Amino acid sequence: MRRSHRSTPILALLLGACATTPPQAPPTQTVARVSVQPGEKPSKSGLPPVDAALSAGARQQAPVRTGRHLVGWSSPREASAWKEAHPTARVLGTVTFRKTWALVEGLAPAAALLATAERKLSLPVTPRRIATVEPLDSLQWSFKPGYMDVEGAHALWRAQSGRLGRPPVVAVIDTGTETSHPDLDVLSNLDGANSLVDEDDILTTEADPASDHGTACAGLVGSKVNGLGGSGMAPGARILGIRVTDGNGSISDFAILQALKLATRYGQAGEPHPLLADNGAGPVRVVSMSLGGYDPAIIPAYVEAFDVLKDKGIPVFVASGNEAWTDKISAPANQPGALAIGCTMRYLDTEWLAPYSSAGPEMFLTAGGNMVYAPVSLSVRGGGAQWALFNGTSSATPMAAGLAALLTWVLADTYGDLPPRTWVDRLAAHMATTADDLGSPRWDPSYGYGRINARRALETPLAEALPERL
Ligand SMILES: [Ca+2]
Ligand SMILES: [Ca+2]
Repeated sequence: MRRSHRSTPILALLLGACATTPPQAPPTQTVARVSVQPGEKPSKSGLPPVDAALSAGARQQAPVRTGRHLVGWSSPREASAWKEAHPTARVLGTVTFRKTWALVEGLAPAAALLATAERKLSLPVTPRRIATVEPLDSLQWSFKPGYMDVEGAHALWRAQSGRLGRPPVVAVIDTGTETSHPDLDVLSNLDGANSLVDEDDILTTEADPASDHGTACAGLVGSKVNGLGGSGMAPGARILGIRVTDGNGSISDFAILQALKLATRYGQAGEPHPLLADNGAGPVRVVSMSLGGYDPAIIPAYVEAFDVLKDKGIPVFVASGNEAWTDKISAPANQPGALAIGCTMRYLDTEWLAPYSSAGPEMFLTAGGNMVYAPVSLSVRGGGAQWALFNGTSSATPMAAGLAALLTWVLADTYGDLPPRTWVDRLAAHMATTADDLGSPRWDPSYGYGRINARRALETPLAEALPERL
């Protein structure tokens, strides 16, 4: 994994991509190594306004630098007053989730101390081990019965294929997605990093340079059953790639928020965006984000963004992180409203939490993402290479998102009329209820509610509520 050499790496792609070495032996007491301190879990309600949170020093653990900052305004009047009070600040762009979040630069140093620090981070890593053998599903350990049983789920899916509607659309917020890979159905790539647009501006739909990381994530969601390579969790799911890396391969919170805004716009039911409608696609139904970094604070902009997506019936899956933390997970996976996904591995025919997979009180589920095959970008590689080994919570996250897409697809007939927020709650409850419990009994901070079980999820009536944690 290539890492940033910056002193404060806040956001990074959670790759661990494509290890060329065998997996490490798991710790002998994977669960016991986790300790959760009382009071560490952020409150899910009563969120303070961003300024109050910042003033209260909620971000003191992240070194503050001058540069670009994210600030929130509740009204045009507040925005005007803020601009008047900060005459040196220049607004680079805004994104609105109920309140307006502005990316600004040129804050006076004193004001900068109260603002969020700029977050830029590391570059994508390229997979190295190439596989041209097909079909690759036989090599996907976690697709087997006894693990996620994706094979069983696909058998059920195939049996119902005659009655299913159009494939679901999944937004993959990442490094961009290869549009010409034969195993993928990519509607487009959007630019989440550079399109600093106001809410009402026209969205950019220009294709952006794709990369292996985004392509691999997209592939684990929706690679087709086509006799080539392998299959994703929801074969044939349509991919809306939203690139959040800028020209330097860096990611900022603002870019991610912008990407979430785009996913919201493209998730509008009833009046689908022309890009989707013209391609016979429905609205975005699921969001997958294999990225994150350290930030223990509640970030209201993310909370709002996830909540607005929930209003559209769109669950957001976010990687827990590859830092091997035992008492905290990455941001924004740790934010209220995110569904945090960790990664399991197989070692000596036993399934364990991957040693790098961060654990903490916000964990939701895990997926068998260690050492699995995923498509890679032909344009990056110059052609020929189609699939490679992929690793990390980066690969686990699109597997969980892909299962959500498969459930959305298969269950649409029965549950399509549920109110959007109810759908998200019940889908999450269903994935948790049908998961295989691993580690200590019931929910635990390493595995969350367990490791997803695709077959059980498909053959079980939709759950009503999340299982009790304890
Ligand atoms: Ca395939
Ligand atoms: Ca457990």
